[in-house]
Amino acid sequence: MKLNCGKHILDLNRPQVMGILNTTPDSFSDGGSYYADGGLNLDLVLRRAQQIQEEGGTIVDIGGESTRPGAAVVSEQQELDRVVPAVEAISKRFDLVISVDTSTPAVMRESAAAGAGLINDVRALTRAGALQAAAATGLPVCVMHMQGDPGTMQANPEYADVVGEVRAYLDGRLAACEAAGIPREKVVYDPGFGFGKNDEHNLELLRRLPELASPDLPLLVGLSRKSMIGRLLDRSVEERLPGSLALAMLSAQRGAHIIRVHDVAATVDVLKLQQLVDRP
Ligand code: 9MG
Repeated sequence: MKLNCGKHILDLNRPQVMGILNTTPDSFSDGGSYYADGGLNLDLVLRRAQQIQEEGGTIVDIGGESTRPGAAVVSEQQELDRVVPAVEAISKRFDLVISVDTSTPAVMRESAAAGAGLINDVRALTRAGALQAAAATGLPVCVMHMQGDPGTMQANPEYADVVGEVRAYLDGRLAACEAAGIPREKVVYDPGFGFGKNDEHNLELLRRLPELASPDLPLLVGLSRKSMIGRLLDRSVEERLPGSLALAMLSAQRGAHIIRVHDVAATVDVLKLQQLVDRP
């Protein structure tokens, strides 16, 4: 399977690693890492992009809004100011697919013009104008499942059948994309681990990940350093690398095509070994 991301074509016949770059002051793991003297520092942003590329990542996911519960609300202008200069600078210097983690139509449009190759929307293009903006860019889109909204989603998530409901939601978003002019071959599914799910829901989704896969629809998963690992293993954010690597490998074995991570080099190593064993 291939994914056409503008000037790059991603080969999804082996798992690709997406490195996280949060240009937010308050994300749960790397928030504020790219700030100096009170503002976003593009040299630090470029250093992170270089690290992702050198460590074997093929995608960088740039986000300007934290979705952790309690995070500050960002205005459209703040998000544009955090994301678009980073997209532009990385696109000029690195051979990475640039994914923009956004739900905001103006950020989709301006990022595409600045060189982005993928739109990653945790709200699955449900904001007013998002479907139309994404369609106009011609870029592929990752639609993620979330129950509720970031502020309250972890209060008491409930499902009768978590896998069936996530699948039905993603199929519905695929239909909405197609109706808006985004063809099926440009849609990526994501179950949204930790977004309105308790640990049992997350484990069930991972166990039954193949039920979310279709032969022609790529699957993206993000489990890196998430709080589920902290709870299940009693580990702080800094201590979650082994848990993140285990979950990356389990995801790849169950059919994930793109793995969104903080720790690129370690994940690339694990996935190389997984491929040598599972796809000799
Ligand atoms: C932005 N973001 C945070 N977690 C994520 C996940 O699991 N998937 C996607 N697509 N984006 C995420």
